[in-house]
Amino acid sequence: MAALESAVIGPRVEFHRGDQFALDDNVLAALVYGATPPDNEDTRIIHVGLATADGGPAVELWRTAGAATTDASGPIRFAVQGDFLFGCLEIHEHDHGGMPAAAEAAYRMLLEFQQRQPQRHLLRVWNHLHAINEGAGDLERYRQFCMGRARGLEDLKPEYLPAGTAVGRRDRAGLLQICWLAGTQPGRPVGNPRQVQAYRYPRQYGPAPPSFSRAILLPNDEMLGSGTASIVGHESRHDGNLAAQIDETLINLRELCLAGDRVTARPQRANGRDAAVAAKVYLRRGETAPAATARILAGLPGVNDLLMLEADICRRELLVEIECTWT
Ligand code: 3EB
Repeated sequence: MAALESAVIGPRVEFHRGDQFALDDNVLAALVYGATPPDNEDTRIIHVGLATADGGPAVELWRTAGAATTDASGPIRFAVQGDFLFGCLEIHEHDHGGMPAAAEAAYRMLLEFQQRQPQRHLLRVWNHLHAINEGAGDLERYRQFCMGRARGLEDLKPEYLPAGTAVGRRDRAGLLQICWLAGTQPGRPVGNPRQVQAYRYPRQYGPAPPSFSRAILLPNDEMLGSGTASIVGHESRHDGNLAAQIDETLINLRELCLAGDRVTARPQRANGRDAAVAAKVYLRRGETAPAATARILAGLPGVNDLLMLEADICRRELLVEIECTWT
């Protein structure tokens, strides 16, 4: 038993409906959707400001193996337990001269903070931006965000980039919120053979490519997937067709899972054997959730936990993005 307990136990994610949830000691972070958390809140509660697809409240809990301790450092609050840290940085864009300067400042602060922690390796990042598709061409806010992020992360080699998500909120204007999971040991990045590495996207998608890896393997072989969409190579597919975008995304997820399986030599999670998949789904239009849910449940082997959110996706033609955790 001692040997088992000393093995690195990865953080686990679980989704709950409703606004009542227990903040047990082992919770590293509680990301709240579709509801405003109460005042006098616990540091670990993060108000994301995204709605669920059905409009009700929901929470995403990240748990580890023991009791978490919490602290803060400037605009960063964080919780730590053993090998893992969950952080949240919130800044107001206007305090930093707008986008892209705010994104650059945020990522510089984040990296500087991380270098001082025992859990110094970035594993998984979520970027929650207001009005992500506002602005034309290279002035679109997502592209401006990518420019600032790339500058803020310029000291990080592409092969160390964390898995990521960048989605758009419709409220909490002006707030840039970045949440992340970090660890004492580096993750192993996994590429998707069907997709160009995001950090090598060609110029047509903006002045600086997005800084993220397609997935990260934790030391215990759990895999944290990035937000995955209907993109093949670097091109969006099935403009405006949600069902076809879901199907293309599920093929991408299967290829990503297979790529992870090859690195870990695990028994084929991608085939549904030995798979336990938690999936968080971002839909541009919440009312498409019933049909989208049925299609995802039918096409994603091993899915046992599903959270449907309403959010804007970073390319205008994309209607859905899915992020998976394979345990
Ligand atoms: C894509 O594959 C879809 O900018 O951090 C997915 C995950 C996407 C993360 C990011 C963007 C990001 O390009 C968009």
